Amino acid sequence: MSRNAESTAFRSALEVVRGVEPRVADAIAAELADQRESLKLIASENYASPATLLAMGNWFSDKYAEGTVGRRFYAGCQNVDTVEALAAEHARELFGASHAYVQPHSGIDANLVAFWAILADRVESPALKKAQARQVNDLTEADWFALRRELGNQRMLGMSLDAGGHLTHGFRPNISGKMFDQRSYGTDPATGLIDYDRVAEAAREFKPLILVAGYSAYPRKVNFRIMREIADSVGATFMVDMAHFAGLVAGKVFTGDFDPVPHAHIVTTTTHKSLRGPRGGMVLCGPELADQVDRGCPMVLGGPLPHVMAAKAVALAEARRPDFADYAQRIVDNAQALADGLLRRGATLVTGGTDNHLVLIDVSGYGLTGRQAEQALLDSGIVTNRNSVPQDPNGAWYTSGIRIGTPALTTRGLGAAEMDATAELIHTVLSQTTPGTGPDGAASKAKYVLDPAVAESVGKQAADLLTPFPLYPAVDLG
Ligand code: DSN
Repeated sequence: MSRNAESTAFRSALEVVRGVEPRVADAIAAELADQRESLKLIASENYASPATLLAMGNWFSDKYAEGTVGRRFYAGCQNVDTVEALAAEHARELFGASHAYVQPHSGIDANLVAFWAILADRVESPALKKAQARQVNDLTEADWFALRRELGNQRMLGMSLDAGGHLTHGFRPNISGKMFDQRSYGTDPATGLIDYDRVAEAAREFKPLILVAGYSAYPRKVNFRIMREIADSVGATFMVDMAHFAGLVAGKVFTGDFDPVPHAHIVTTTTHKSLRGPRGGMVLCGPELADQVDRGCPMVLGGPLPHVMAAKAVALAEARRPDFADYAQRIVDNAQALADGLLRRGATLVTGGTDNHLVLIDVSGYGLTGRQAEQALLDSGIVTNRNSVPQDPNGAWYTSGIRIGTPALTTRGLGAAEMDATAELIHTVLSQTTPGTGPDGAASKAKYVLDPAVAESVGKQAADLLTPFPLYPAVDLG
């Protein structure tokens, strides 16, 4: 697409929206301006390409398409079949998977589909077998009761939240924590790294039905070959949630033992993080789980979003291009440059560095909580999010960590020199922020003191850092 075409497309779209509800058009334009101006270090965010964004804004949104390609509950799905099949084909080729299900609307939806597929495959229940064989009329009330009892309470072993695991891996604020009897494995308190012997020990003791690997705040690679061996040793199904690092797998930065696809029974992901696609989810698996996975809608998902599947097909096609591998490598190079810059200035990092796309700063080294640090950085034009650190004394709300990631800034083109400058800005803010007090004079975990002149100066330097790397350079909204 020519640069002119991109500008014309977005301008025309906004003009049409403005004709109906100008405040929405204004908010869309304001969002672009905000994203252009902020130093975005949220590890789970990125910037999708204009082609990906434009593939979503059309009449595919109007179509219902429950079911799967060629087997729909609605008529007239031939064009939806085309984009869904294309997205699945690109996903299979990109990740070397035998089956791809591209309907999930998000990461949690992808995980629910995977949980369903595993339960349906593994739970020994005559009632479930009848239900699966669509002999539901043969089931008595007692059968249904037994089925519900047997599907619930199954065991799941996943990474603990404060070690970097994800809510959907069996934690109480999520439905997975209510459905499953969950236990978690943490990290070695001395190194911050996964201790595979401890995981194996927990698996032997707990005998989970599902062993989950994957994280949203662990700054290191995971050895999936070892995790699979652990799963096999206790007869567990091995599931990997690669939502955060799918782009690094797609770009062949994570290969061999660190590529989950050849090792896991089932892999879930989002498509919008390091993979740089539209917001959404996806499941990859082998033939043994494919049939159950394909029942995702209507089993656990609402109607598929064909416009988003079209955008997934576009983004996955982009990720198959050779330059995506270069992008993925630069994400990691930038994260390491950022980590090195912070360490040289005296910051404490969980695990002492990174080998993926994210860095976790333990801001207790600056005398701050995560909440104070997050807000002080935001005041200075740096967008991050607070996160627990292992054995966090401040809990999940205030936290002691700041999670930063490089997928978005790498998309803009920033490199190692800018990462070092970013480390300097972060260190300046954190070292000049002090904890504040509440109205009663008592120490507060939320209040902080930062000289507004420092925040302003850092904000200006952050904006200057971004100037040579315009976001969506071809898009001029006038
Ligand atoms: N919300 C995503 C993240 O920030 O990591 C994960 O669900």
